[in-house]
Amino acid sequence: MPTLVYFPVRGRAEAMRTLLTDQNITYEEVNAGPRENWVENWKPKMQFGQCPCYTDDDGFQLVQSNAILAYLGRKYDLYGSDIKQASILDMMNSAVEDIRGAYVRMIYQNYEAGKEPFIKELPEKLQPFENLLKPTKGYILGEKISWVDYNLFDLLDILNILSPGCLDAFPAVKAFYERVLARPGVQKRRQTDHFKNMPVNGNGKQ
Ligand code: 0HH
Repeated sequence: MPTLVYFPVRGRAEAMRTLLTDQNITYEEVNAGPRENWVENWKPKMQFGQCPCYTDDDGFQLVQSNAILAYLGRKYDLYGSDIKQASILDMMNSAVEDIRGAYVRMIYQNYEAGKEPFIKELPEKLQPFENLLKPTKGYILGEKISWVDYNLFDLLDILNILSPGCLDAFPAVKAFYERVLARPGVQKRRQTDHFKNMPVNGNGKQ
């Protein structure tokens, strides 16, 4: 069975947990903590000294959250139908990562002073997603969900926790968020105690 090694937080693993559950892929979650356990037993085994780490059932081990998501996309036919669709997904995921990276830096390094300016700049960052999602009327590529939809959904979810109502000014983004949220497999993940009891980030800020 595939395993996912990470800390018990949503962090950089929640998008892949959601994808795996929604796509009916059975996997085992392994807690990399507490800190001493991580440093002694896990960190040295990780290619870049960090997790999440996904090990497939044939022993293939990957780290780097975006590479893991893309691998799952390739493996489970969630990567579009041609190179142009795949490249649109790459573009959208890079844009998701731009916001997530800024969010992570703010949360872990500058929460008190950085939260309000971050929230102020959000509309400018969300507008391109509104423009791009408006014509698709579904998921990023239209009717069929892709690996990037799970990552974008998770990003919108944590932004909405940071700034409740921040999606309201963007009807296409909000409809996208609600469409993914309503998927039975996504609900299945969110009804678990594992999800419900899990902090968003490792330092308790959200
Ligand atoms: N570019 C990488 C990716 O996208 C970044 C991964 C990363 O930052 O996958 N991993 C962090 C954990 S994410 C890591 O491995 C933040 C969650 C914090 C939860 C902390 C719980 C504390 C329990 C010990 N960090 C560990 C390290 O760098 O040694």
